[in-house]
Amino acid sequence: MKLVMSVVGIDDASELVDVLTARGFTSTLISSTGGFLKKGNDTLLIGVPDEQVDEILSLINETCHPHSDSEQPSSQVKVGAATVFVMDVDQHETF
Ligand code: 2BA
Repeated sequence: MKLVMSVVGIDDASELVDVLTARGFTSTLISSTGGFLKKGNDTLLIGVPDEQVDEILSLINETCHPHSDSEQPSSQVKVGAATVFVMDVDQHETF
């Protein structure tokens, strides 16, 4: 099993959760803040069998979009569509 942790823009997070849910995936949405811009973003935690990681990555890639830090037009920072970490899960329990 893997844990996919994906930092995404607030504007994309809700749609991504809906897309994942429609495909039968369970996710947890956590409000987060980028360390560089100190702006809000969202982090999704998605626990999945190893063989479904590629499908998750495709859904993230299709749903999320890059954007700019619009409050600083003179020095716009490009923010990617999603920053994704895929981690091994030793054990998963639901009580
Ligand atoms: P932030 O840390 O607020 O970073 C927003 C954007 O600012 C980044 O977009 C990048 O384009 C730029 N940036 C970040 N650190 C920088 C630096 N030291 N110097 C110059 N420019 C810098 P993304 O790379 O697409 O990252 C979007 C968000 O994903 C980040 O928001 C952060 O919340 C998360 N993230 C990205 N890389 C990460 C990592 N290695 N570990 C943990 N979180 C990460």
